[in-house]
Amino acid sequence: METYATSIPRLDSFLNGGLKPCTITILWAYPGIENAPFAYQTLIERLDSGDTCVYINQSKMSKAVEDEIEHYGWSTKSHKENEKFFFLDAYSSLINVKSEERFSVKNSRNPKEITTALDEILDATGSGHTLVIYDSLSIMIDHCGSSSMDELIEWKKIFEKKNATGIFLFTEWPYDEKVLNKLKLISDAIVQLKAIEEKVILREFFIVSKVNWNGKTKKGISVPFKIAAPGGVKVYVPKILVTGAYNSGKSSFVHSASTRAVSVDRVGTTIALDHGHVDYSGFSVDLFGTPGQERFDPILELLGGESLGVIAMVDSTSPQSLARVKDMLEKSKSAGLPVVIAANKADLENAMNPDEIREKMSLPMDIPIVQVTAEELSKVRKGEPAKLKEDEIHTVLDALFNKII
Ligand SMILES: Nc1nc2c(ncn2[C@@H]2O[C@H](COP(=O)(O)OP(=O)(O)OP(=O)(O)O)[C@@H](O)[C@H]2O)c(=O)[nH]1
Ligand SMILES: [Mg+2]
Repeated sequence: METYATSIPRLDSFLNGGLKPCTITILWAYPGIENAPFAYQTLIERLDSGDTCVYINQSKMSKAVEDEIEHYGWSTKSHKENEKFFFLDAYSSLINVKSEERFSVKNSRNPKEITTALDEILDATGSGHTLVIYDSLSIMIDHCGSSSMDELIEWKKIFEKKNATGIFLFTEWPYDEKVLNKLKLISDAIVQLKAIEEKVILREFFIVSKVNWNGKTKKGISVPFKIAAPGGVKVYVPKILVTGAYNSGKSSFVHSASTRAVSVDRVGTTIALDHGHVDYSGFSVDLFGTPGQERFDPILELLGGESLGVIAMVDSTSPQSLARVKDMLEKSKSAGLPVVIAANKADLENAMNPDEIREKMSLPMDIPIVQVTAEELSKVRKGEPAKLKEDEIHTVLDALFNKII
């Protein structure tokens, strides 16, 4: 089945590839959570893929939408000039000002007028596929009453006729249960955006709670996210622990994987921790490396707390250190978390291969072992973190990300 990718990390896989043509997907946000960046990111992805896009703005001026899109590092300017991106201004009439857009709704308190305007604009957009973003259902319900939702059925008929697909923004203010149920029925897919408060940290996550195409998706898995500007929606993993025996290559890994990193080292060994930030494959991740020496074990549990996954570094040239890694996984309270073994120093002559490591550590098959090597052996200095090969680092990260979400 043909689908239209959103490019939101992980979302497309939960939607079986992306948005199904001629359907309505609701970005269903709880108050206080922004859903618009999800729509902007999809908009840019679809425009870049050659689709036409229509943004029905009923909650703010089109200029404000453009400014926000720019804030995330994207631009609609050239698409607007090339007549691939249009606003359907349903806001100006709400605040009694004259619209500056080519397409506008005279009285947007009457949803039937939006329907008529939508029908017209989709004739103007040509024959290809069009993404329609509606901002927002909450404004429609607030200004036009809940019966206006019946109009969505008409919109879907128009989508069918004119090859369009909708992403509709909705914020769940305290509405009547009947209103919510009706929305759930009319929509084809729902992506919920929720938050949990943990003392002071507010963690946000999205869940695909409904998708009525291709039925076999894994629904209800929550994906933590944050919105980066620039960059847009990122899967956010606040803590991954990088642990392993003394001298196994933890600092090397953290530094090589990170866009920025710090270590607290003394004469070549880490005495406090390594900390690095990773921005890769739609993920935004903080890595925390532990010291390797046993005298620091009392702080292992502290460092391991709240990790969502573990990278365990193994020095492939040191069979005697393998037992120590297992011990550290236990001490950091990270046994049971998703774990990937990075078998470091695989470039050295006496390195064990992954099968030997698996056997010696009696690791189950579902724990991936990825070989990692220094970028240039001649540049490896004793007591200094080595630069590791990027593609191998990415293989480690991919393996772990797939286990976490
Ligand atoms: N040849 C080779 N050397 C490596 C590799 N990775 C790390 N090293 C070297 O191994 C030594 C230890 O690396 P670190 O990254 O400091 O190890 P660590 O686990 O942080 O060590 P502690 O903090 O002391 O526990 C350094 O001299 C590195 O240059 C690798 O893949 N190949
Ligand atoms: Mg270190």
